[in-house]
Amino acid sequence: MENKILVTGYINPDLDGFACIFAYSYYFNQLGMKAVPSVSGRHHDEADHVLMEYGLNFNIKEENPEYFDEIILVDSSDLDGIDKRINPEKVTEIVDHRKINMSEKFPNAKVQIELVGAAATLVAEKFKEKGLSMPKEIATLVYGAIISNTLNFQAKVTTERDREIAAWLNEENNFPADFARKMFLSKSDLSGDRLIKMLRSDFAGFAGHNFGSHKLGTAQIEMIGGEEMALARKDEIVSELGKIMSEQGLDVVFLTIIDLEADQNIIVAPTEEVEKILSKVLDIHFTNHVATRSGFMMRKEMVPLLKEELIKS
Ligand SMILES: [Mn+2]
Repeated sequence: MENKILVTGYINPDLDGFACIFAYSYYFNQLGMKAVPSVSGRHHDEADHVLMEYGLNFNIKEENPEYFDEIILVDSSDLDGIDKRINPEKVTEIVDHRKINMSEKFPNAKVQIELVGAAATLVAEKFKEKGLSMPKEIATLVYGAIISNTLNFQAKVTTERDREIAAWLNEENNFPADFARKMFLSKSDLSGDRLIKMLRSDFAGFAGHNFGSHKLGTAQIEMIGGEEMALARKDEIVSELGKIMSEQGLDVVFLTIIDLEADQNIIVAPTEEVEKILSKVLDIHFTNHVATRSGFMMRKEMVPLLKEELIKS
């Protein structure tokens, strides 16, 4: 009997993982191999936005990896975060774009890790190389994944390869000019308890690391209209950050919002001590817990700067 290949990624995949799962399994099927897409857990809201906005239909199912002899991991390369039923020895291929990875834990895998903006770029390049065309439904997911992961080509992680693939897909499909804006707007509705949920779901604590005598943790939100939101809901944010600080035993905690249209960061700090540290490192000025800084700065760029300062103090 013919072997079936399972194509999957992290549990609760973001749009990039989601796009890779469907694109890469379609690719193998086109080449005459039997590949089955599997989405573990609940994909991110952003994927739902693209599905609904563009009327896309995918059979979204979670398969049991124990029934497959060959497993391909996309947008993932780590034992943490994938289905615990995946036997690492069965993983035959990994396609990912993370510098920090665990690919050595998969002894039989052909590993492709390249630091492009989106893993979906790596998968789409395979279609281009083989001269395979991508159906519009899949192209829309892949295009969305690239826009999302590169913040519409503005994030530092963006490479020429991401731009080229997006342009190639756009040539064939003529995506609407407001594709990115609509996607970002869909992330910007933080009304009611959505704000706190978002802040908590994306919180990255570094309690396992010692930055001098300090313990750091940050939340990052990408949205449109960040400054208005931060000013209107500052008290809630400050109190939630305070709660997280004591829950996780951290002392330097803040929220950074990347405003995708105003081209600035908005930073909310819960205590005067945190304000002092951030003012110094990021050269910003706080008024009532809130500061702005022009230009984009991702959390992964801020953390090393903070670390450097904190180990001195
Ligand atoms: Mn990714």
